[in-house]
Amino acid sequence: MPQTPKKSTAKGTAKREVPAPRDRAGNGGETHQLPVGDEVMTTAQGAPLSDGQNSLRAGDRGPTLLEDFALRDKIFHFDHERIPERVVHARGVGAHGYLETLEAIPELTRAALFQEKGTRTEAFVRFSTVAGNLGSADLARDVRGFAVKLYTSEGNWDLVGNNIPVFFIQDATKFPDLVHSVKEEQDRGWPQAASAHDTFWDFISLMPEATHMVMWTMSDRAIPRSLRFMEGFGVHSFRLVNAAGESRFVKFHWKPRQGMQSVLWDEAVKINGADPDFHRRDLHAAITKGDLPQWDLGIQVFDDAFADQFDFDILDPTKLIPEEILPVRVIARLTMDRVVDNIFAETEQVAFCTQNIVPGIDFSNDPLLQGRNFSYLDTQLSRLGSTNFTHIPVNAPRCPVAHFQRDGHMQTMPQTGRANYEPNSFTGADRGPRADPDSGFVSAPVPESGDKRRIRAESFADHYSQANQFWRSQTPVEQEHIVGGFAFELGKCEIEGIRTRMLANLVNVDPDLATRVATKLGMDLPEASESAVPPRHDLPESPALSILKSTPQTFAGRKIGVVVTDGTPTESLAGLRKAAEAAGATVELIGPTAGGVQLGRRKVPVDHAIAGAPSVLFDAVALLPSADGAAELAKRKCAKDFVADAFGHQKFVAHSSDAQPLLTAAGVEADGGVFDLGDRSADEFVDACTALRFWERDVQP
Ligand code: HDE
Repeated sequence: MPQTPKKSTAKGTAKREVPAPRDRAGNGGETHQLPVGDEVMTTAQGAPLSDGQNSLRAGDRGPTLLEDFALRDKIFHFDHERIPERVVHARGVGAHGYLETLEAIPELTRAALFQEKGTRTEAFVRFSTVAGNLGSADLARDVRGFAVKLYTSEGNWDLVGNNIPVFFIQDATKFPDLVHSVKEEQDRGWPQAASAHDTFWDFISLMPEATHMVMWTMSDRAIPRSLRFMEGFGVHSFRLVNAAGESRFVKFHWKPRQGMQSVLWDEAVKINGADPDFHRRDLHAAITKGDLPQWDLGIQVFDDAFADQFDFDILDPTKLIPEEILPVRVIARLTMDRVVDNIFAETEQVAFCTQNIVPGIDFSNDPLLQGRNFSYLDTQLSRLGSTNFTHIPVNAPRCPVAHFQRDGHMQTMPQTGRANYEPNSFTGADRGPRADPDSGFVSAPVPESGDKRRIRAESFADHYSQANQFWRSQTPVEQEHIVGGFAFELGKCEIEGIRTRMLANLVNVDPDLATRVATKLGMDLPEASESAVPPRHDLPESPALSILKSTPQTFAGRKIGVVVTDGTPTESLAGLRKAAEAAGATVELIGPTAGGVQLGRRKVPVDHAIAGAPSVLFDAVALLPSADGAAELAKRKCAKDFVADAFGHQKFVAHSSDAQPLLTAAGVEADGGVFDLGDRSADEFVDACTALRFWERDVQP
């Protein structure tokens, strides 16, 4: 017989915020909760359930009966909960938002969303890593996907881009090879979410066209501090088409209004352990607290005559057009303002398709884009299981949809009327829709001719000049990181010939780069590999390619980790908080334990216990322990690591005089990036933090 549950004897527990459910214990002591209000649990068919804990059996200890439809209904659904994860870009995080048009451009495109300043277009954005599986860690060294679905009044426009403006390969047919090479090796199942292994570098070293892109992936671009702090690119040349049918080429850019910022490789490795969800947590936190991430949508528009001035081909996705030669014109602003309600329904089921374009936008002949236009629609069928994936709310256009497509798995639109074909002679509701030559999509009338051949155009042959331009455009700090990236990754290759072949390609990029990587690997520098055309090392530097040269100086949206203990002076903490808030930054408190700290007569909750919150999770740190607290922390490895790492990762560090024993225990010798709050104000410290790191600190990794 059901019994009344025993009353809890716990005293002084925290106030209950959630109303107590009506609980009762079942025959075997199991918890039965009764509905609060009218939310009665049902089967998927809507039949109300009387018992959510027990299956139907013959006798108390007897077999379960096959007629238990409630059990079958539940287990059936559970057995099929998983759908195939994306073959690439499996791990992602998405959010809703909108694009606001800042400048009307009817002279360039007839696309409805760009006809009037102020037009708001609903958007869904999904960021992702490429190589790792769904459960991999966020801080893998990898390209980040930057996919935007715009629900325009003329259909969905999907701009499925990356955070790097070029790609590894020039022809779609090489994509399966590229992806196979980077994923876990097929005979062993590792590494997970890492390009640092033989098969990837084997492939890359045999594909000189990938050299430019690996310069980017070995750079700080591949380890962003936050998804909010990275650029996005449409990569390919597309076309804009105006109402008169005139078309021009266009490249799309997303510029983060938060600025750009990356982590150090040593931080990335440690963040992956401390918080594998670092990026998704960061995005969720920013949006839910109203610090809405924004990107400017910019365009580089050009015609054939402009394209002809370059040695490279603007159809080649391994090349970019430097912004210094063709400035990016901002036309709209993307704001992400709402997190998803359900990861599976939205982030997992969102189906981006490069071929989703709208009147006024068109493709170019970039062979990679042409291949993608086939791939994305195809993949949705194996992931989502039905041609009706457009009925899923996150994929459904927000404008009217009318066609004669019928039936199929999971059809949710009860299509009415008599005719399911056209032409037909019915009228009214029975007639159905018709194509409209005036308002409908018309491809740009670009003349095409040529022999049918499998051939790579000669204009695609220069694989090293822009890689060299990228290298020379970086600051010395960034160059050192690139050298470190190559040395780490190639150092993980067990087959020496692969390292040598890659070094030989790097000689073509820049002998200095190649020499430094070879030195770090302890290898001799090989001769340059053969190159299809002589690499140019005189392309003008492009500061826009460097994060450190182009990022705005702001600390907004960043996080200071503040170490507190019992007895931390409340005025110091308040001063720091005020300065941080004025700069738009967040403060998180780190205590010796998770139970909070005693400040005066108040017990103050903390956000983290120091053992679980290494300093890699913060952009800058402040040490405000009491004298006793500092002495205690100075004995603990996690506290010493916290300080030593913050210093080693070139972060700005503020501290009270009482914190000195902790600094000493961590081996920190004060420099211009270490602020004694006895001498300098919290405002000065936070001001300095706008440089994001104290790069002058010479730290050998
Ligand atoms: Fe993708 N890519 N890709 N890709 N890609 C997919 O589509 C593919 C390429 C990119 O958040 C898949 O729905 C081919 C370039 C992003 O859901 C798949 C080729 C760029 C996302 C696919 C490329 C991208 C994908 C896997 C070479 C940057 C994640 C699941 C011809 C411009 C979208 C899916 C999301 C996803 C194929 C190359 C970006 C298999 C064949 C270049 C951001 O269809």
